[in-house]
Amino acid sequence: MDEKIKSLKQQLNSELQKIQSLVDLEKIRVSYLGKKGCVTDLLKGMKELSNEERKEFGKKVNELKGTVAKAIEEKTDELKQKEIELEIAAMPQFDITTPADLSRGSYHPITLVQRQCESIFTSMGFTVEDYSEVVTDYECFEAVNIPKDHPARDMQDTYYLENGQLLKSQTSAAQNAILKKYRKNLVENGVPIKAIFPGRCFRNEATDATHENTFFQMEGVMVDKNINISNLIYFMKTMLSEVFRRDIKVRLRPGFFPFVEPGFELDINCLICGGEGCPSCNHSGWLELCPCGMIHPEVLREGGIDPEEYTGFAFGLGLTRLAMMKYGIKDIRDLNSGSLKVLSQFTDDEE
Ligand code: FA5
Repeated sequence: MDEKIKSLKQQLNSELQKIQSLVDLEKIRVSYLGKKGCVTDLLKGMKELSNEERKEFGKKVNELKGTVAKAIEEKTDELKQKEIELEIAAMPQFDITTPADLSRGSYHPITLVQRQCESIFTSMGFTVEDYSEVVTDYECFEAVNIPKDHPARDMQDTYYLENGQLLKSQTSAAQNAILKKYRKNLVENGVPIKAIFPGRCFRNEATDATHENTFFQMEGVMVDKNINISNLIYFMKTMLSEVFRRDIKVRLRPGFFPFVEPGFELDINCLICGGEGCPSCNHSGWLELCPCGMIHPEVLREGGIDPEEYTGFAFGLGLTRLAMMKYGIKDIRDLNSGSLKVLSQFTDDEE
C-alpha cells in the first residue's frame, strides 16, 4: 500500500511538471480524484480488509486525497497567475511616441468601452438612456437623498452656472428622471425598470493619474419586486467578465453613498501593475471602479415607487477608469489630452 501511494505521488508530480494548461490540469484532477480516478479506485480494495486494517487504510487514502487536491490547487494558482502575466504582457499598451496615423479616424477609447458596455447591458434587456450634462441641484443631489448641507456634497464639488444649474458630478443625477419615466410601466404592467445611462461628469478635482475634472461614468438601475444583492452581483460579474474576457480579481467592500443602502465599493485589481502597486492605482494595487448598492427607499419614493413593494439596485461604473484598465493606459489625463498620437492607437476588438 505504502509503495502504491508513493508511486502515485511520484507519478502525479511528474505529470504536474509537464502540465501547461488549466484544461489539461482538470483532466489530471479527474483521473486522480474523479469517480473512476486512481485514488478513488484504491478504496475498492477496502472490502477485503479487517476493521482495524480498514481504518488505517482509509486514513492513508484520505491523506493521499488531501495531498493530491493540494498539489492540484497549487498548480491551478500557478497556471492562473501565468495566464494573468501573459494577458498583461499581451495587453495593447499604447506608446505615446508612436507617430499618429492621420489617414483615417478612430474611436476614442472611452467610446469603445462605452459601446461595449452598452451592448453587454442591452443584451441583458437594459435600455440605454441619454441625459443632459447641465442639471439642477434637485436632480444631482436632492432627488438622490443628498439634501442641502449634506457632507456627501463635499466629495462632489462641481461647476455652477449663474442660473443655479450645475454640470453634473455623477450620472446618478438621472436616476430620479429614469424612475419617473418608467414607473407607470412597472406598476401597471409589471415591467421591470432596467436602464443604463452613460454620461460625462464634472468635478472640481485636483487631477492625478486616476482623477480628472471631466470623466465618464455609466449608471445602471434595475427595479422590480424581490430584487436583491445577488442580482446586483450577477450583473456586475457578467459585465466585468464580458469586458475583460478573463478572470480578474475584484473585491467588494462596504461603501457609503446616501442613495443606496447597503452600499458597496467594487474595486478591481490594477491591471497596469498586476496588483503590485503603481501610480495608476495610487500604489494600492486596487482601483475603485464601480460603486453600487441597493437603491435607498427614499430615492424610490422620490421617484414615485413604493419601497414597500419594490426594491432595486444601482451602480455607477467609472467608464474612464475602465478604459484605462482595458487598454493599459497609465494616466487618465492622456485620455483628455486630445493628442492624436494617443487616440489613434485604439481599435474596437468587438468589431
Ligand atoms: C458616485 O459617483 C456614485 N454616484 C456612484 C454610485 C451610483 C454609487 C449608484 C452607488 C449607486 P464615486 O464618486 O465613487 O460614486 O464615483 C464613481 C466612479 O466614478 C469611481 O469609482 C471612479 O471609477 C469614477 N470617478 C469618480 N471620480 C472620478 C474622477 N475625478 N476621475 C475619474 N473617474 C472618477
